[in-house]
Amino acid sequence: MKFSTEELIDGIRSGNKRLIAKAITLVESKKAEHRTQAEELLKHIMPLTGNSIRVGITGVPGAGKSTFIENFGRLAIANGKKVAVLAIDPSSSINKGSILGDKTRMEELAKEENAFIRPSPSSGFLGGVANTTFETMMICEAAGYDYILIETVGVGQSEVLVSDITDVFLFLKIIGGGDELQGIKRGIMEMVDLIFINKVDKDNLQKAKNTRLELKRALDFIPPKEKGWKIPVLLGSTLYNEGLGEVYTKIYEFIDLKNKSNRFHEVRTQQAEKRFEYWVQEYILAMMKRSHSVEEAYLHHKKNASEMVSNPSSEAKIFVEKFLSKD
Ligand SMILES: Nc1nc2c(ncn2[C@@H]2O[C@H](COP(=O)(O)OP(=O)(O)OP(=O)(O)O)[C@@H](O)[C@H]2O)c(=O)[nH]1
Ligand SMILES: [Mg+2]
Repeated sequence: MKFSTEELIDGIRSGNKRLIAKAITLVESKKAEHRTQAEELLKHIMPLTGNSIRVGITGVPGAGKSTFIENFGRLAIANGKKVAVLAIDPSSSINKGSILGDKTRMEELAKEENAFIRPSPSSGFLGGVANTTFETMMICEAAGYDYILIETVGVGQSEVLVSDITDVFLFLKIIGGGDELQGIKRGIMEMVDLIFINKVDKDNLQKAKNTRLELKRALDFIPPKEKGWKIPVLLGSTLYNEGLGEVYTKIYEFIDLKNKSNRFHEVRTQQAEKRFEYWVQEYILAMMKRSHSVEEAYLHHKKNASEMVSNPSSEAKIFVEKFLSKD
């Protein structure tokens, strides 16, 4: 890393986008010496973090997530806020593809002085995509960004990962033909705080209303995530900037409700605990593997597990018990 920790911290504090980007590259790095510098950096900026509204945005490919972020971000900026855009993409650590920047450049938002757009990490540090993104978020918060908008890219576990690091989870839904609820996993419905039915115009307004009705019925069967919060199902168009003001208001209402019930703090505490547990495992493994014989044993048992010589959990247990005393 060309820049000293002090230079990076000063850069973050003064909102220098180039240095913010360098600091993010640092926390994304897999190298042990970079990790040490990253820890030092994060320690210093810690008091400046935690003051943003963290919003996760999910929806099937093409639902309009990036378009939403582009226009919602500009709305927030018009309201005097600073907006950072990140992506969480578990697939990128596997195939190094689907970078947010390649797909949708968010050209208008990118021109804004008060916006910062960061493509998804090309590979997560030791595989912990949510944890790396969280640290990127800390850097953005220290740089004074009020809104952190996180687009889920890729499929599968990205919703879980994003809900692990955000305060509000928004689901963008498009009106499909036929069975409206097909493809909506129950799991997602249990995680969302706000639903926005997108691409609604005159021709399909009635269909959109039917979709809303079906969604509301489905939601009746799902235990509420936050007491006293009835998940709003809004209609609009991210492309033509319709209905985004309502989303803006609802997000504030939701945060307000969570603050009043102390759930805001409680959820963030639980999230931090999860990250602690993650890092404990990462660091134990990293420290153990510093020894050559441990690294060898690790690879040996991993191979046994992958070839199903025995049950992967047994291989893990044998490996750990070889090096850590049982009492
Ligand atoms: N008609 C209409 N088209 C829209 C609307 N919002 C987005 N689109 C279009 O839908 C397409 C996909 O939008 P994106 O914002 O890239 O969708 P996405 O969810 O980010 O897609 P992925 O990143 O590929 O998952 C683009 O061609 C948009 O212009 C809308 O409200 N109405
Ligand atoms: Mg997109």
